[in-house]
Amino acid sequence: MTTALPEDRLWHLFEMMLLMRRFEESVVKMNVENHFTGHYHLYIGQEATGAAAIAQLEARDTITATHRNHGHVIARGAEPGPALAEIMGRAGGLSLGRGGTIHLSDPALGFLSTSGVVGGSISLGAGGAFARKMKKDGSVHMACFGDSALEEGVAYEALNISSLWKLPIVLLCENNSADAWDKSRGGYTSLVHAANDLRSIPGAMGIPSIRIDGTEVDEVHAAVAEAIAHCRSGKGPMFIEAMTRRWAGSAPLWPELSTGVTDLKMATGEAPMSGEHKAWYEENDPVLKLARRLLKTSPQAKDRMWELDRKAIARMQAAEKFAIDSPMPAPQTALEHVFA
Ligand SMILES: Cc1ncc(C[n+]2csc(CCOP(=O)(O)OP(=O)(O)O)c2C)c(N)n1
Ligand SMILES: [Mg+2]
Repeated sequence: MTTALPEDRLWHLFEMMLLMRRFEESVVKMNVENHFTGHYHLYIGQEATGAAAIAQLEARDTITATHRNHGHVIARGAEPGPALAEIMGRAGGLSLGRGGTIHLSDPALGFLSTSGVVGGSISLGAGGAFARKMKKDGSVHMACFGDSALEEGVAYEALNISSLWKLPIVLLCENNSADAWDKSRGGYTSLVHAANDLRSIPGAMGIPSIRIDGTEVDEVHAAVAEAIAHCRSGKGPMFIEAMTRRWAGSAPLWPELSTGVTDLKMATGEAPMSGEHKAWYEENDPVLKLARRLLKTSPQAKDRMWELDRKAIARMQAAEKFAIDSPMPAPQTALEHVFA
């Protein structure tokens, strides 16, 4: 049985999860309003994992992520304006508009890179963890990746070397394949693997692992705290499999805000949880789940929650304005910042 986190910690995580959610609602809005085109991936439904995991990293630690990276970058503390501008390909973006959604990162915050190549976060992460080990300061690297990363050959090499060299790497596998099989509604599973338990893969290489409910902040917090302590003490990698259900909006190949703009009144009971996504609102939306829990803590909780939401929405309004006002990179700068 996992110990419940203290209330102030829960509020802190809730504030971050809400910002992550409002951020992605803005991404969809910017896309629908044609401020940018192209494909992108939403982290909606997985916020509890990213928020509770990344909150435990220190400034000296580093992180890599995947194509589904918006939540991680925000959780690490990136400014929403430049992050949104980057997704929109604008010059004011974190990477001056050169990376876009797939390569969203913030190296100044130790967010080394994100890889659009499935499995890339594990191999880049092994490199990041090797650098941490060379520093000899107890710092760690966290590699966030999806379940299907374990189909990729590079994952096996990176897990092997991480184990052999006892690299301080927290391997955070976000398994969102549950409920992803409903092909009649355009769904698809991201994982096709001969192993019926993903934990057996790191297990075969001597890497300890734990499976948790990725929508429960206490479980994520406890597992990540254990993994970070394991890494900092020089014992090598640890693997966490955080289970979430695939959010309906990510089932079609092109993301849709199918569950609507998040209405916190669904947590207070002032708005009904009904329709096609009733079960998701009730059981799988980590933001509503934590909101319901916090509302029970005191009579003042509702006011506090609404204040946090106003703050998150205002921050995103400013971020939208920043991104829209930011120009596209000038064509004559195309060859600047080019490595080779
Ligand atoms: C090496 C490689 N093969 C295929 C793809 C195409 N692709 C993009 S996302 C994706 C599925 C990723 O699933 P998972 O890693 O579980 O992440 P999720 O999208 O489910 O969060 C695939 C196959 C790719 N980007 N890279
Ligand atoms: Mg997946």
